[in-house]
Amino acid sequence: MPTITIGDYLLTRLKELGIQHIFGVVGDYNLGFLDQIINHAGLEWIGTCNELNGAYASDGYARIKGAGALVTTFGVGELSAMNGIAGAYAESVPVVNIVGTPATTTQKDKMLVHHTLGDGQFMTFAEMYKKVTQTQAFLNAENAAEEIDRALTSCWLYKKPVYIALPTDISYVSIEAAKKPLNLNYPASDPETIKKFIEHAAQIVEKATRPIVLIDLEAQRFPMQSFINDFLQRTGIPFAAMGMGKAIINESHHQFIGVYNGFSRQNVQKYVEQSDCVIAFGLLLSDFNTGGFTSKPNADVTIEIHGYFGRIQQVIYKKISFCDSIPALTKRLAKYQYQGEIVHPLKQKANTPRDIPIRQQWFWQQIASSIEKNTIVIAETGTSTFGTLQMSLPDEITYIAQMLWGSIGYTVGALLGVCVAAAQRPAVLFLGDGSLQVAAQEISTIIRHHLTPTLFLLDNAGYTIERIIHGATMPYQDIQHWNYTELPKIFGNTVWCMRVKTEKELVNALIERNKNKDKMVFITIVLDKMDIPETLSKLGKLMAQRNQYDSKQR
Ligand SMILES: Cc1ncc(C[n+]2csc(CCOP(=O)(O)OP(=O)(O)O)c2C)c(N)n1
Ligand SMILES: [Mg+2]
Repeated sequence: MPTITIGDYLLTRLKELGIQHIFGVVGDYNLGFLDQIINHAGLEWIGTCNELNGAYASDGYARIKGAGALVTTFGVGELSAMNGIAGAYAESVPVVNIVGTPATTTQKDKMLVHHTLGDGQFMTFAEMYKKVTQTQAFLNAENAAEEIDRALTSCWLYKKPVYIALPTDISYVSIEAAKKPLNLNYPASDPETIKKFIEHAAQIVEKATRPIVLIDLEAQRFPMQSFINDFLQRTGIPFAAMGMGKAIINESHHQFIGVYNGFSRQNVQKYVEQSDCVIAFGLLLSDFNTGGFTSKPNADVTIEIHGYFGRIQQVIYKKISFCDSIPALTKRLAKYQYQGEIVHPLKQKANTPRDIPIRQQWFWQQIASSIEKNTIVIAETGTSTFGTLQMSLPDEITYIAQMLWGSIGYTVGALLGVCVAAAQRPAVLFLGDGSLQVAAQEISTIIRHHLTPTLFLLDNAGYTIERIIHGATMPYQDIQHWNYTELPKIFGNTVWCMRVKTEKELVNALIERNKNKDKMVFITIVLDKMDIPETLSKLGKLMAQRNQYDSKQR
């Protein structure tokens, strides 16, 4: 009977999820396991400056590779990571969160050891993680193989983070090696339910005169793209993308009409809201994703297809998998063909640059034309998210914005993760000065691994998006102005930095950037502190109303 250590068993299974890199921070409760990572063929350790950034990096990595992994130490490490893991939970990102815990004997004897609250309790932090992970596994010599398989399968199928506690004295215990690979097949659909669902859906589509397809977040998390492409091709129905579904299907597609939220171009908004049949893939009607609840697809005519369920006119069809439901609907509509007109979004063009200060409206239009095919575009919470939503993007883009969880600083860690996951793809990050100040250290790890993304830093003297919502000139919106152009250089030499104030300077910087493609590029854009992209002006007012700071609004 072939045997394997528990640590190596876990690592072998992680590789089955497509994981080749593991992020995290060292601690004495995980050192033994880290040795196993270093010695395990086909896996690389990527140490991060702190656990929060490590969690963000494993989230970014998972969005590209399909799964990610993080290793932290008990208590201090795992709690630092919690914001990042909660974000992965909210946004359905499969991250395996492995925590090195004190030895089983230490726990059994309730010893007063470091990184505890000094109360002899060892489950406190795992209890906290129950709310932000799909499942938790506590490994011991007897249950390790079964529990590892259960947790990793759950992570993969539900597209949510899972928690694995690995005591120090367990990593090197030998167990029987796995006889077969993990079963990662998506669950089979209930045949009766899927039949009813498809019939119900097809009847609505066939009667409709103005059908529209909406693409959203889950269409990326569950690999729906090729099924959706077949559906679009077969039916000819036009489609719009929600913010979190941006660029999942190429924006050059001849059936694409634009990004839909309440602030989108009038024709997109009208088309969706007057539609008599909305076929929505992976819909998530959250506040930012709907432009402050201004997107209002008509629920009475909406057919929702999610990972494992469908919904039509508020009837929920459980136990139907996307990989069955989308092809079945495509097949059922074999004779259907959309005949109506399709209004394409306007193509944005680069303008002739002038010798005047850069404004956001000009910036987003200009910069869109510099983005190459196949780029990973990341936008930080703040004005950057709303600016990027206005951009038309070329084909084969992965667009990442944490629009539901919205934790500032996320994108610096996520950038590390995506660059490690796909070093051969161009990566571009747009982030604000306030957000950079949360997570700037991780630029160091990007430089350390010779990764070559481009960062556009929006230097607008503080928290502009918050100024738009409330207290525009209040001191809490200001931040210390750093020397951003010099900052990355303290982490290493292989970075090219530039600061631009005018349109002409930016265009020149973009030309210069092309000569420095072997380095990380860091371009600081100086902007006015009250300048915002068009999409944001209406949203700020809506947010202020919803928060009801002002008693008169109640
Ligand atoms: C961890 C965390 N803390 C606080 C906030 C609240 N918040 C949302 S946006 C924002 C300001 C972002 O400022 P900046 O990155 O400079 O972007 P700008 O809007 O100026 O472009 C803050 C503080 C948050 N979303 N996440
Ligand atoms: Mg700012």
